[in-house]
Amino acid sequence: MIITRVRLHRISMPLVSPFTTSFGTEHSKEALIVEIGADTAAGPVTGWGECVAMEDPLYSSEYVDGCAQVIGRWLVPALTAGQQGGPHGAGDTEGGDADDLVAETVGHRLRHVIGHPMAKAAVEMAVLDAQLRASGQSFAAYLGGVRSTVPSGVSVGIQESIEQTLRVVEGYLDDGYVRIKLKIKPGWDVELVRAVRGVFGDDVPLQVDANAAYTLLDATTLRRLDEFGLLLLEQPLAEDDLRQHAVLATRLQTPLCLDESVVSARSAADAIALGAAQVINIKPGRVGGYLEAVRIHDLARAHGIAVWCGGMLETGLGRSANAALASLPGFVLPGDISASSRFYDVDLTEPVEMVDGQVAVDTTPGIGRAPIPELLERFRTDLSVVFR
Ligand code: OSB
Ligand code: MG
Repeated sequence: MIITRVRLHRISMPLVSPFTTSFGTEHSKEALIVEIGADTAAGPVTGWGECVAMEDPLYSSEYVDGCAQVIGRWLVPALTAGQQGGPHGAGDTEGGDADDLVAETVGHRLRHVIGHPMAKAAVEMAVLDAQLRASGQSFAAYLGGVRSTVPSGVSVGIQESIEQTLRVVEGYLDDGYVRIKLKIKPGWDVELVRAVRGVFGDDVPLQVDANAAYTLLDATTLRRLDEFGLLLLEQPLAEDDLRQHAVLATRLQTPLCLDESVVSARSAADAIALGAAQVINIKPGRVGGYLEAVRIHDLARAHGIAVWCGGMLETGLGRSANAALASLPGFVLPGDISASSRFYDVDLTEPVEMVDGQVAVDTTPGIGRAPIPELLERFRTDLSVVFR
């Protein structure tokens, strides 16, 4: 394809309630929507991508405004350089020139830029959406999905009190969510889980996520979680503490799951080889895109490591694409793929619904949904035209 237009829509969407983790509290969803116009063999198409970087660099080193700069200054120029008038101009794309831009080569073309996986993922997602809209294939079909619905789990932020947490959990269970994930931090862990187990019983699929808030010195505390039969303990230690996660894994019965530490298929391979992860949370943004996410899925599956799809409070765009990814066979645990209503009164796209604990996988070409123009305008705080 030939890229004819790239626009970055910086948006801010109110959350239905604040979302607190061990690293901070979000009151709104700050995001970047990438719009790519492209000429393809099937005619002109528009592709959409969502950048999942947060407002502040507290979950990972990326942040949304930095991503906008990286995309505009380095990533888009790397994809559009020499497109027209160059040795491989607009005229010879239809025959499938080796230098044609396709989603499968976006990662390769951006490899000289170090890091910035979330910025790269957003661009690749938009190119892939455009490509699949042109070819008439859905994200799920392209990625290798085998299910028409995916089980819907919910991530419960840190609340003001245990009583408040119990009310929130009860609400989500009443809604039909099939798995509860509690955010934990030092001092907000064992008694919290004991209370939730005490009220809702041992049969509720339950897991916890520390967002790197502990150190190996907390191993004794974390071991006290073993008695609650949790599905997993997610990212207790720092992002770059792979070896220490491996040490901790030998001291716990609860399966260890990595989120922040897995930034590529390479780091996933290291984590598996080291015994640092019995489970992997795959987030396409964190690993540089949906194609790398599939590679991690394949790698984990070959090693008998369970994976599930994480979330970054995505709008309907990323939420739908995540459901497509989670329909692959190795996603054997429910993901953080909740309904749009878990975070938003009004989503950017048609809302993603949860029915009987399941989210339907979109089957129309590309991501299958797009920002609703009036809503994109309503939520937009800045628009930058980075190409054309
Ligand atoms: O660690 O999984 C995480 C949200 C923002 C940043 C990190 C995480 C999360 C969540 C929310 O847990 C998942 C969701 O989108 O529902
Ligand atoms: Mg996590």
